[in-house]
Amino acid sequence: MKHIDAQKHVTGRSLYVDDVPQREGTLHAVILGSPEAHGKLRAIHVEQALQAQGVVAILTAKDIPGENQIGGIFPDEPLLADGEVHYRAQPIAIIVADSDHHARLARDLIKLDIESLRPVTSPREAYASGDVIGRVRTFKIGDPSDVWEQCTHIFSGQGSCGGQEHLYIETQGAYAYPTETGHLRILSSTQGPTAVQRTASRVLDLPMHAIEVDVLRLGGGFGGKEDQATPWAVMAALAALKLHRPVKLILHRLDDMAMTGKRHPYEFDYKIGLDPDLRILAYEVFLYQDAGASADLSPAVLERSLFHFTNSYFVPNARATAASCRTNTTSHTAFRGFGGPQGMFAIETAIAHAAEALSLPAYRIQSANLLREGDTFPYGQTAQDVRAHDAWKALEQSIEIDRLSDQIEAFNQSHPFQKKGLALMPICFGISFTKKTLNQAGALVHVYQDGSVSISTGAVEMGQGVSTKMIQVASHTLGLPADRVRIEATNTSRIANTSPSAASATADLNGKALAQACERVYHRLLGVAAVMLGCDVSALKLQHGRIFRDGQAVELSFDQIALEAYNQRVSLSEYAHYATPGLSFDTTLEKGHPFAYHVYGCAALIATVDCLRGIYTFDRVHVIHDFGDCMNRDVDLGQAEGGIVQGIGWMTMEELRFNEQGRLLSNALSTYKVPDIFAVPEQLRVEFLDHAGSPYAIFKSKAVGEPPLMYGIGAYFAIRNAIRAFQSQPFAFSAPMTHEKVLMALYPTPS
Ligand code: LUZ
Ligand code: MOS
Repeated sequence: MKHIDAQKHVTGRSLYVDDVPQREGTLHAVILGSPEAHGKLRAIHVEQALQAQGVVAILTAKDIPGENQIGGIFPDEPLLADGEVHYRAQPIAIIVADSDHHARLARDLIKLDIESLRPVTSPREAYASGDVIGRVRTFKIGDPSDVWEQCTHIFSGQGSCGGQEHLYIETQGAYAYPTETGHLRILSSTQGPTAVQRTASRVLDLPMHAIEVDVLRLGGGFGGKEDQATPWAVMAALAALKLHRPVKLILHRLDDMAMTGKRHPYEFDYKIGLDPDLRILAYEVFLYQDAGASADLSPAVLERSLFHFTNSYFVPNARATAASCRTNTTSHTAFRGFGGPQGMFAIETAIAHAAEALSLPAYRIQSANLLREGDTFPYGQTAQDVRAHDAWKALEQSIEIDRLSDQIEAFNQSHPFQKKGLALMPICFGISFTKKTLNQAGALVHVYQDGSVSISTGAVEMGQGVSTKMIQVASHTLGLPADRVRIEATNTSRIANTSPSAASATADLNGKALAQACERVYHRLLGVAAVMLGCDVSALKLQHGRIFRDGQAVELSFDQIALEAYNQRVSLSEYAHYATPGLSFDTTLEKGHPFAYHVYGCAALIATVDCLRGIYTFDRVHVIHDFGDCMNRDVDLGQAEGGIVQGIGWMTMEELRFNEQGRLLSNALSTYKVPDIFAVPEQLRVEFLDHAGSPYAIFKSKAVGEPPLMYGIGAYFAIRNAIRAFQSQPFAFSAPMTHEKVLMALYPTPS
């Protein structure tokens, strides 16, 4: 089945929040952000701005009827700054006017009285001064301290990986309007409709049922709208409630880039010990997460870094300690992979360090340590249905690794100023929200009298194709053609208490609930048909909208059965709820069974570096990926390819930079480079590692949203290997590997 939005997307007919026809009297809101990264907010002078053309109101913290608090995990984040500012561009005031243009002009007329304080922008500095969010946590298996003496080779060092701008094509935005009862309806571009509803309820002092959140689709999310779509929706709602008018708030790109959090930058200290056979006997890492100004989802992201700190390797003695460090930058947040990529980059760095020091390819170490069936993860779960070796072997064969290495070697010998580098990147990613509560979903099915069907779930369509998969689930379960099933917008009044569409688990959780609801309706309809045909239910089956009796088509359609069920007063609707079974985690012991299953795979990446200019291209990326028993190859391939390119971007050209005053320097698309079509590897091949899949995955088709991003980590090491073919002096393990950094590494200044 094709992505149901494909045609609408490419012909420009898909609707986003800003495209919804405006209601009469709609006002426009613009946000004033702090010009300082850290300071005391003494006064806000709005008098002049209030006189400006078209301005209706200017709202600040004192206009909030409920709690001025939007923190999800910790209550440490005001909606609007009150008394202090903690990062540059932190929202201070909402300017509401008759047009976006007028609101923006008025914004410049507001005068702020801020006493500057020194900002902290280094996570290590924040850690040293004890500015840590939540607990410093340690995950551990065996004890590295006991075995360092047994290691033949020991290497240690430091590394870092940068943040990443989400760059969803649709910027953050919402449209809120009051209803006749004084309640609110909010159209929001959010991955978490319930988060918007719950936070609006808290800030506006209204019960949750007074707030309806509706989400048609998102023009991309990537984690950036899991938590951070909420403030804009709540600000629009606050203005709508105060002014009794519809209020639209759409961030311009530059405001979005300045105000919203990004992927967390990390720094780390590592130590790795190997035996003569290249087995990793011990690995230790300390992760410093740059959380930005408030907690947001940082503690959960930190936890996932710990869950993935040994990637797809079995290490008998491993210890990871991680701290979420508070700095004066935007509050960093969920981003595809959710801390996993940073944890994996650290161990890949340690392995690369060992390989470089021992003058052997890193893939020898990688392949000697891959997870096997029955191995234990540092968090206590037993690895089951492990695909690490299958994927690795399939890839080695597919790329003919020995021949390929020889070819690269020969190329490098004969090209003094062009060098190629190869890196392999295995992945292992746990599927489930690490917060157990979130692993639940609901679905609602209505069959109408004419046999057409409407489905609703908590899943948010953000381009990833989940709506397409939901229609597949309903049409398959009900035995109907897909065009008889319509999927509704995600809405908190239809489906309540939704988890955000995140953690790669959306199709699994919502699909399982939906399949259950459809099965119940299906069985009731078969019961009606059995009476109509005077036979036993067990002889009947619905397929493609027709009924089959003992495998033979009968002159009775789904539509006729639906009408008959209605006439007989049999319910044609169902709601079902699904909760992933078997999950547990003890945060005291840091042990348990947090994931329903794992996704595996392996990538080979080949880069060519131009050693005069420092620029590089990717010749080839070849991936063997564990899709399970894939239910939609087009959709899943789209996710894999997009994820890989996004991962390569993070590791290579996307350089997020704040200066020491906490000012975002990479604040526009002229200074923050993302992969375009020319940066995509010339050959990008994704092969399916076909197998039975997981019973916890929808139709055994494994989760695909996040795992492929981590193949991109190999891009850093492929370029690094090419540089090392030109010059062999060690250089810092610091991602992203921008062209500038490559040039510096190619020509190190003599020490
Ligand atoms: N979001 C979340 C996530 O709230 N919990 C998670 O475990 C998670 N994992 C990946 C991506 N988003
Ligand atoms: Mo996410 S990083 O919103 O799955």
